[in-house]
Amino acid sequence: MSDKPRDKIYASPQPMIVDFAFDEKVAGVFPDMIRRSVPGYETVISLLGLLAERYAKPDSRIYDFGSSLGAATLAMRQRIAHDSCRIIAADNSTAMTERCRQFLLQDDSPVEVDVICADIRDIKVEQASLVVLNFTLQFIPQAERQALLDQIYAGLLPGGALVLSEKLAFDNEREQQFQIDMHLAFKKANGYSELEISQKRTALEKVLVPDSFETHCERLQQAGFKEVHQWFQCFNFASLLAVK
Ligand code: GEK
Repeated sequence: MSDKPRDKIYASPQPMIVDFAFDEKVAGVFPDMIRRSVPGYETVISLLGLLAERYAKPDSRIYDFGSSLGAATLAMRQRIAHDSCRIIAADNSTAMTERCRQFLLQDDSPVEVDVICADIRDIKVEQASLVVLNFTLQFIPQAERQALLDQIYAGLLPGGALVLSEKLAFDNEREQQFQIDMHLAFKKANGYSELEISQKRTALEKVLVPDSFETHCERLQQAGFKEVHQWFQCFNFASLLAVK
């Protein structure tokens, strides 16, 4: 059993389902919510530490875009060997960034972290050896995704990497149905009721818009990335590594 506050946001019937937002209520239960909703989330977080160990270069910056409570930042910070690195953890939810700062105070790794409350589309990426978009691009309007990737590419050092973790959509109807069914089974096995699942699905409908693996690869290539590898997948959630 986890000691984290349990997500019951959609447990009772809601007269009107409003679009999902990363507000106080969500930030308060976020570790439980994401662990029970995103298959493989905890594995991805801990393996991000290993990717950071490999890609973080001395005197460079590491960006954690859509950092929420800082889980990816913490995993990376604990494994980066160079004190001269700086992590920029950015999220446009004040509820998230305020809590993130508190969590980071409990960690004494020497790598400095700037927690910024801002829209990641407005942040200039500079001197970056690693940029992480861990389940964040899916919340950016589709028409603006290419521009964000272009500007990340421009700010990466040669040999620098982008980790892009996303919920995927599948063009093949049978595969799409299989992955959706398994994701549903995952949420049920983690204690979410049919009502919670369906109310949350409605709330997320216009907010989280997944793309296919092929679309992600095309965008990354268009941005200029020479090498793109898929390093993780668990049902309809995957993570790609793109190297400049
Ligand atoms: C983790 N990476 O724990 N600018 C800044 N932040 C944004 C924007 C934006 N335009 N849009 C959404 N966000 C985290 C998990 S959660 C994924 C990422 C999820 C932020 C939003 O406020 C939220 O904190 C985060 O992106 C997405 O590894 O909840 O499925």
